[in-house]
Amino acid sequence: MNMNTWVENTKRNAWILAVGAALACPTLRAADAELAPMPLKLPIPAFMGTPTDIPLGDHIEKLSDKPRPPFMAPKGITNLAFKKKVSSSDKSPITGSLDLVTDGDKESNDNSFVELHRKTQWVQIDLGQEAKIYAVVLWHAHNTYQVYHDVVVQVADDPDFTSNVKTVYNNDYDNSSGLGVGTDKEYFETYEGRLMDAKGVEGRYVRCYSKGSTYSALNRYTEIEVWGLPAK
Ligand SMILES: [Ca+2]
Ligand SMILES: [Ca+2]
Repeated sequence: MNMNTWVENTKRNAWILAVGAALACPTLRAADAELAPMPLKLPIPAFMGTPTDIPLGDHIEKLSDKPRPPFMAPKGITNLAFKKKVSSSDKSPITGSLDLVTDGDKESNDNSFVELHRKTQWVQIDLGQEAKIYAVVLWHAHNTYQVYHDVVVQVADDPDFTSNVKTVYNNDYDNSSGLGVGTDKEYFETYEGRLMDAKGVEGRYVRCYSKGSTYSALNRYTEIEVWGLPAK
């Protein structure tokens, strides 16, 4: 092959690659187009500003002064947890009832949360079907500045969490709840709730653990949303 032929071949190969890339591109764009901002509705903020009396340790994420960016997720996903059955490690909550966790009210009112006893407690939602889960949004209580401890969110196929258990979030950095050391950050409760990227994990049951907060040893749950699609 002389030099000119080699140059021609190289040019032709480059052209073939360019055409190939152009043909592949619409496929990529189609995949992107199926994503849309998740239509999350936020409650009214109970307070604004920066807390002064909670020391920021290495484990606590700094409170952002900007709104959370929209979460991009597959078009058509819904809150599968809405009005679904809730169970708990605490059989007799101090105030409120477990149905408050999925009733759609996420305001910061005193009658909007269920309050569970001290130590590690959990609430669990039965989605009623296997689902592909893209986000869990969790509001403990956002009426005052506080950071909840040992926030662990798991998904499983069975209500006893023995089958196909997957951890979506774990900020129990010192393993004080015994579910394993978590590497996620502790965070301030706000009206935005905590949005956890579940990355399309599949399961029917969602369990959220906590072990009190910087404000109280008790465990409050205002609302949990589980955004996804039926798995089948
Ligand atoms: Ca609620
Ligand atoms: Ca801990």
